[in-house]
Amino acid sequence: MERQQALEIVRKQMHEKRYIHTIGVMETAIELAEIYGADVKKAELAAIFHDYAKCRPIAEMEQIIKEQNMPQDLLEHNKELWHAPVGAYLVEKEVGITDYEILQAITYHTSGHENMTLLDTIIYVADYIEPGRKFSGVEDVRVLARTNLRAALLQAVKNTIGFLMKKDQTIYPLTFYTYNALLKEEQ
Ligand code: DGI
Ligand code: FE
Ligand code: FE
Ligand code: FE
Repeated sequence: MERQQALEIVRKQMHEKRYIHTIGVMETAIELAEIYGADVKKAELAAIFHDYAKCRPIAEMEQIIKEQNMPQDLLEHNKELWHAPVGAYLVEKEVGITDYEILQAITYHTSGHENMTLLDTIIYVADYIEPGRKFSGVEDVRVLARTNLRAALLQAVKNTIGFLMKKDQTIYPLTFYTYNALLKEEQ
C-alpha cells in the first residue's frame, strides 16, 4: 500500500493531534529503518497504522479483546494498553493488512514483549522519540537511538515504567517482562 493511501485511511480514524503524532512516528521509523537496515516500507506502514485504534470507543475495544480471545489480563490494566492489540486486529480486518511482522509491531508497540524484532523495536522507539514528544528523558533516548537502538529501547521502557510508577499506575506484566528480557540481553 502506498503512503498517501495509508495516511488518508488513518487520518479518518483520529484527531488532528494524533495524526500529527503519527506523521512524526512515520518519519522517525523510516530514519531508524535506514540506519539499522530494516525493511523501510514495513517500518513506514507499521508506523502509519500503529495508533489506528487509539480513538475507538472503550466499549468497542473491550468487546474485541473479549471476542477475539486476546490476553484477558489486558482488561485488568490501563485502558491505554488496549489500542495496540485491538489496532492490529482492526488494521487486518478493516484495512486488509496481513503482513505478520507489521501486525506484530502494532500489537506490541505499547507494552513491548520478550523477543522484540528489529521492526518491533523501531516502532516502539519511534513512538517514544518522535519530534512531538516532550517527556523528560526523551532527548537521551533520541541520542541513543542513533547509535545503539537496543539501548534506546531499554531506556524508553525504563522511563515508561518509572513514569507509570510515579503516577501510582499498575504496570502490565508484559511491560516488566520486556524490561527483564532487555536487561538479561545486556548481561
Ligand atoms: O499511543 P501513544 O500515546 O502514542 O503511546 P503508547 O501506545 O506507547 O502508550 C500509551 C499509554 O500507555 C501511555 O500513556 C503509557 C501507557 N502504558 C504503557 N505501558 C503501560 C502503560 N500503562 C500501564 N498501566 N501499564 C503499562 O505497562
Ligand atoms: Fe499507541
Ligand atoms: Fe510507545
Ligand atoms: Fe503512538
